[in-house]
Parts: sequence; structure tokens; C-alpha cells
Amino acid sequence: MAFPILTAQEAAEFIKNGDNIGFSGFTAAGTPKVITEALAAKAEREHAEGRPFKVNVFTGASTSDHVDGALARANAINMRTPYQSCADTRKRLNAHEAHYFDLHLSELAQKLRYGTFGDIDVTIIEAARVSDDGEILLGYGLGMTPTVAHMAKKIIVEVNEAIPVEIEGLHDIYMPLDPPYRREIPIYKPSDRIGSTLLKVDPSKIIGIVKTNLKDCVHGFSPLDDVTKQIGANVCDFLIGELRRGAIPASVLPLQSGVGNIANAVLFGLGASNEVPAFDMYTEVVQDAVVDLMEQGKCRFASTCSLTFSDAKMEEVIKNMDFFRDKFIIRPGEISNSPEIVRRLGVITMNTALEADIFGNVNSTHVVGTKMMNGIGGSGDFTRNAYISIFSCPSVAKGGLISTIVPMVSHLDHSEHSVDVLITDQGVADLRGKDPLQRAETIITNCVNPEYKELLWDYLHMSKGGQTPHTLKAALGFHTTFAEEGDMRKTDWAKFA
Ligand code: 0RQ
Repeated sequence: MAFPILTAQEAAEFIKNGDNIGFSGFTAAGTPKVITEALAAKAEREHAEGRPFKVNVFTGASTSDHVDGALARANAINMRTPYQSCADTRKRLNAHEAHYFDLHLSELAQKLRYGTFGDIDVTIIEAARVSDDGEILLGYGLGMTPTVAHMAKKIIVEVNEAIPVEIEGLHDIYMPLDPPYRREIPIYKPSDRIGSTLLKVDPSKIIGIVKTNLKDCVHGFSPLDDVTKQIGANVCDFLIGELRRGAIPASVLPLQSGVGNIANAVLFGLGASNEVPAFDMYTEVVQDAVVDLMEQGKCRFASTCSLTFSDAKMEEVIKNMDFFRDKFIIRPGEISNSPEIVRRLGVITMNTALEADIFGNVNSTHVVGTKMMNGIGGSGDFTRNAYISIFSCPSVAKGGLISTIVPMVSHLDHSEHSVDVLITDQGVADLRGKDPLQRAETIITNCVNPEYKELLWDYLHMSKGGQTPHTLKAALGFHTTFAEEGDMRKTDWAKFA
């Protein structure tokens, strides 16, 4: 069966106002690139004619400007889930011009299959190639493509000539059965293969192919500064200490590393340390730093949901595929982030906090309590099931106007029950086995920036009674002062008495 070749505009005509759209990919890797731009243009035309046009966007995680940026600028998003990191989308959802709900990444595929969010009307898949009988070689990111392909009423494939054939063999496509038939997911070490390398879809659902030739255009990171380098060094020191005292097996357990500048610095620190032995990763995103670690012999293997490399790094990997072929597996998000497997493998998880409180609760998503940043992503999937869960962040943000350690978090993503270790540029607070008061003392002593230490000691000393002592009127005093005076250092506890 030869599929019709469509222009992006023709493909966009198959999408109607109110449709549920599933997207392939995870981060910019493997997400479609041209149909969404055409869809955004269609939405703008419809809006100009006075007709409503918005769609519901289901993705593996964040996407790229071709998807989130284009659709958000055209005000074409009715509902968005599960994770985004796009300034234009962020603006829309914080203004309630797009409905956004934030879900653990591992959960969306199964919730879709359970029927929680209705049908998938159209799924748009980026591929290296598709055969007449519906076998698809996917791009660099997998996300929840198997589920949205399986559920879709119609599938449109963007065949991207920029994806090299060398990628064939890296994917491991597997969809678990749903309860009550679910069995164990048979992964016992990060490199275990359990599925197929190609995605098989019902060819009668494919309504057409759009040809493209575009790279993922992943952005690089800000250069490491002294603060991020220090955080990376502190994480390494902690891990080395645990290895020395035998609390982590000498063969080292698999590591997970989150997204962003801090995660990048932590990986750099691991590479720079002679004492950290070679390790495997069981994670959801691998970025440029992991390629360098593999070339140094520091990282042996990475199970991931996407290869989110800059174009230059991707070229390097493709050129040296003989070296890299047996070092990566790209899995669906519900497998890369599976709580069952994270718990079984004993993954050491390293994620970033926007803020943490003195008792060890973590906010990863909401800026000063109200504005959504990106979403919880996979941080909850990993943290809650970790062998050791680590959160790190700089001790201050915005040049010192904000302390990232506060009396009470202004939004809660990861509770004190799941957070084992908190690390800033100031030091390490190991919270395991400590009661709330001991945790507060350790965090203030080891992690808080000197400019905020006295304020937090004062808060702790004025808070009396209870297992977790708080002065409720003052608990959000840092945030209130920042909102009123633009500087948390100006907090005056007397005002909250
Ligand atoms: O602001 O962008 O204006 O400079 O927040 O902060 O320090 O550069 O940190 O890039 O590592 O991102 C939590 C957002 C951190 C990310 C988060 C301001 C700060 C800066 C970014 P500017 P940094 P990073 C698996 C893991 C959730 C998902 C997750 C994230 C900007 O790591 O999205 O973990 N995590 N997934 O100035 C106000 C504070 C602040 C603050 C920092 N307390 N208050 N602003 N900032 N702290 C991977 C996936 O799920 C795909």
C-alpha cells in the first residue's frame, strides 16, 4: 500500500477544532516539525474568520518550538499535558488561555489507554521511514508514540530525511498490558531488551506522509559557572562517601539525571572525578554530557527515552555508531520512567529543585508558588522509587534576591517522605533517618546561603511545638516579602507575629 504524499497544509486539513492530537517524540527529539506549523497557520486563519480553533495536545514530554511554540503563539492549544518548557506555552497556561495539567510522565500513556482522556483523533509521528505494511523506524525520541499510534483513529507520518538510517536498532518498543492483565516488565539491568526495534501500526490508519528534512535543533547549555560546578562537585563528594562506606554497591547502581543546567553540571562533575567509577544510566533524557562521559569510559550504558543531543553532538554519535550502538537503548516513557523498574534496579536519582524547605519538601514546578515553570516531568517517577533520591539547586536565585531554601515550600511536588538528600553550592544535607527538627538543623547548617542563615535560624527558633515546628503566619514570609519588596533578604519576622 503506497501512502498518499501530502503537503503539511493538506495534512493540517485533517485536523478539526477540538481534536485530541497525540505526538511522537520526547523533548525536541523525535517530535514532528512541519504539520504543527501548518496547523498553527490554519488556527490563525480560522480565528481571523471568527471561528474557534483549538486542539488538545498530548506529548511524551516537552517538544520544540515547531510544536509548543507555533501552537501557543497561534493560541491553538485548548489543553496541554504532561510537560512543557516553552516560554510561549508557559505564558498561555499561566494566563489560563490554555488548560494545562501536570502529570508524572510515566503515567500519561496508561491513563490514555485506560480511556481517562477520551480517544486520540489524530497522531502525528516523525519517522526515518515507513514501510507499506506500517512498520515505522522512529526518530531520536520515543515518548508515548506506541500508545498514541495504537489508539489513533488516523495517523500522519512526517518522514524526515535528516534522520540517518544508522539509528535503526537503538529503539526498544514495548507496551505493557493494562490491569488486570499487567505482568512484570522484564528488565533486570539497564541494557535488557524486551521489545522491537520498529513500531508496527495498522497501515489502514495512515492517511498520508509529509516529507521533511529538518534537524531537531536542540539548544546547548549555559556554560558552567562556579556555583553550578560546586553543586556538581558536592554531588560527587556525596556519592563517593556513600561508595566508601559501602552504602552503594561497589559496582555502582544506575544513575538518573534530570534536565537543565544543574543536571548538566552534575554530569560534568561525575566525569571530572577520578573516584567515581564507571556507571550505567537508567534515565529519561541523555544530553551531550553523556556522550562525553561514554567517550571517557565513565558511562558504560544509557537506557533513555530520547537522545537529546545538539546537532553537532548527534553528528559525532552517528559517525561513530560502531562505538555507540551497544551503549544506548531508546525506550517508551512508561518504560524508561517505570516506577517498577526504577525500584527494582535501585536507581540513584538526581533532580533539580526550584526551592526546598527546611524540612526537606521540594517544589520543582512553581515559581514563587503560583507560576508554572515546566512541570514535574519524570522527577516524581524517579524520586519516589529511588535507591537514593537527591535534589540539588543553587542556594540562591536571581542574584541573591531569592533564597531557594525557605521555611515552607510555596508549592509541593516531592514531599519530605521521598527526598533523601538535598545539595546546594553550600553543601550536602543527608536527610535520611532524621526527624523534622534534625532535618531543619542540617539543611540550615549545610545548604543555606550565608545571607539567609540567620533569618532561617530565627524562623526555626521562633517556631515552637509540634513534630514539624512552624509559625504558620510567617511560613510564607520569604515569598510575601519577595512579592512586596523584591528581595527575600528584607524579611522581618516581627511583621508576621
Ligand atoms: O531563571 O531562566 O530567568 O534565568 O528558574 O533555573 O537554576 O537555571 O535551573 O535550568 O536546572 O532548571 C527545576 C526548572 C530547574 C528544571 C528546573 C529560576 C532561575 C532561572 C531556571 P532564568 P536554573 P535549571 C527529568 C527530570 C522539573 C522536571 C524534572 C525542571 C530558572 O530542572 O523543569 O526534574 N525540573 N525532570 O533564576 C524563582 C526560585 C528559583 C527561580 C530558580 N526558587 N524562585 N525562580 N529560579 N530557582 C527530565 C524531564 O522530565 C524531561
